[in-house]
Amino acid sequence: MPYMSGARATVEALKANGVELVLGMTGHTVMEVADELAKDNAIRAVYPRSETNGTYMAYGYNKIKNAPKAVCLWHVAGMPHAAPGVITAYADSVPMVVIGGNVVSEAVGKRDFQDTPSAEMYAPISKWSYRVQRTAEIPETLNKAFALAGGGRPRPVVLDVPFDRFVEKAEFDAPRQAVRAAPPGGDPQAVRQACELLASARKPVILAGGGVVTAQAGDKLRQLAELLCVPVSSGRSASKGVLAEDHPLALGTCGSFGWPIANEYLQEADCWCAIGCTFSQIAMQDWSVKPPPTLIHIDIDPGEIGRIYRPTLAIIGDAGRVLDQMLEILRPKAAELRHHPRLGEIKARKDKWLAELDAKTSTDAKPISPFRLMREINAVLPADGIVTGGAGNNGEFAVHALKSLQPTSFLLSQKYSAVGCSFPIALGAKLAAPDRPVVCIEGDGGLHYNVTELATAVMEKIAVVLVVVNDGHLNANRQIVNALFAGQQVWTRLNNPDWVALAKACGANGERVEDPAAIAPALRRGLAAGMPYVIDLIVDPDVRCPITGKLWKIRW
Ligand SMILES: Cc1ncc(C[n+]2csc(CCOP(=O)(O)OP(=O)(O)O)c2C)c(N)n1
Ligand SMILES: [Mg+2]
Repeated sequence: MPYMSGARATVEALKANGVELVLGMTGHTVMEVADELAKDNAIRAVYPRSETNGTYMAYGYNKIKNAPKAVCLWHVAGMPHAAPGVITAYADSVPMVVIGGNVVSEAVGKRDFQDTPSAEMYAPISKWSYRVQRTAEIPETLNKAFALAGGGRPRPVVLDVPFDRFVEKAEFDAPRQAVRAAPPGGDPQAVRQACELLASARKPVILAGGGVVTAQAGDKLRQLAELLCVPVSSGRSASKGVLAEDHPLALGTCGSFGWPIANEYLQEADCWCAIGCTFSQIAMQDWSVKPPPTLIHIDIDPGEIGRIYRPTLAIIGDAGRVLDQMLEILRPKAAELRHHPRLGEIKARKDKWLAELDAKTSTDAKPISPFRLMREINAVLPADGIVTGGAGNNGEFAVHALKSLQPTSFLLSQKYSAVGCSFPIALGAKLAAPDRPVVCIEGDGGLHYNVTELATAVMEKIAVVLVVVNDGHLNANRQIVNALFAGQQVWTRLNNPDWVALAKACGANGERVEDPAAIAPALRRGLAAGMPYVIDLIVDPDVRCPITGKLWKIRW
């Protein structure tokens, strides 16, 4: 990389770090980079209709790719608009690199035209937030950004670049990829102890979190569970399906909207082996769930140890590496460990629960019950299909009633849950995995935030099926308000447009569905459409959201 502009060096560094997609919004601070991107045409560039949606798209893309392969490039005035996507990625441990143009160096901090303290603003909600000081440091800074965003516990990194850094030319070193270390294993002594504790527990449960998905260790998790005959609960939704929910040892997801059987087992247990999990507030029912006498906590991030619950034994390490270590110790003892009587009891309780769930999802009621939607998606979508869910009732019905059979088959902003993220996350996921069918479940309130992205989806030919759960309300809030304030309604009613007509006006297609029997055929038509397809699903707003545990202790 000899003498070139900062913008050219930026594009070279993106290429050297394997970036596949740039989500960008033009503006005078990033035009140089956009121009360089267009010139060599090596990286796909997509223009979302807002930075908020574009940052969520990067979330969906990188979550599926399990690496920071999609990068955001926002003009300075768009940087504040990116905050919802960045904080969501931070909360959910999703890798992301955001590059923000800024005003020229001499105007930084002068509080004049569009001066934005991006580096400062993002410091508390990113793994690293840095204002580039010199043009010549651009490639190394980007290398560090990618190594940090994708390494260890993945999280977003924000680079704030005064635009003279892009324009200016400098002498650069040859492009170098970031140095990566192998993910760490756990302390062998502690791993041995963990195996002893888990194998000798009377009623153990494995609590598998998103860290197991990030480590791509679902299969190792299954082997450990089978070896010891220990049931597995996934945490709220980041790890939904990490052990196929139809596996005899799978208890489904736990938490305020989870399967009661998972909550019960966690409460009855004498030992939890928590792997790559953060004991999130909703998974632990506003932390009303008390940990058992023996708590083994395995996590790659030392900051997680003891943050919520004080463990009996802590192991710092990558979930996959530690699972390997445990399997190595336990496999030779397989003969004495197998055929545990626990399996019969788990099966009996799980069958009883699944029969209850089945009764709810098979309803023919009109207006349609959201439970029924989940059954139809299960019937139509293959195991590797991707479903995204929104904030509010629409997503929680999915957490509860959707059957997930593999990791990353269900994406929901599990820890931040801002309204309006589901559709752009689905678009990002589809861009990342064009061969996997993607169904987006979005609330009608959520769609009011992001419906503009139908134009992006049409322009970029992103064939996502968008199911609008049309209950006419911000229904999560309406149901809570009804319960708490004697029916008084503040800000919960929606005046929806004709979503199908709107889709068609944008160049997409779609249909309205009011009959439960029409859901599956509509989903099939949507998946075959080869273009964005909106299903306006008219549902009964009075079907209660499946709240299966405590939500906010202070209220209920
Ligand atoms: C940005 C943001 N504002 C407000 C909320 C509070 N909130 C949680 S769920 C919800 C309702 C969303 O309505 P809709 O998308 O129609 O979902 P529904 O509950 O009706 O399925 C609201 C406003 C939030 N989570 N995020
Ligand atoms: Mg709604």
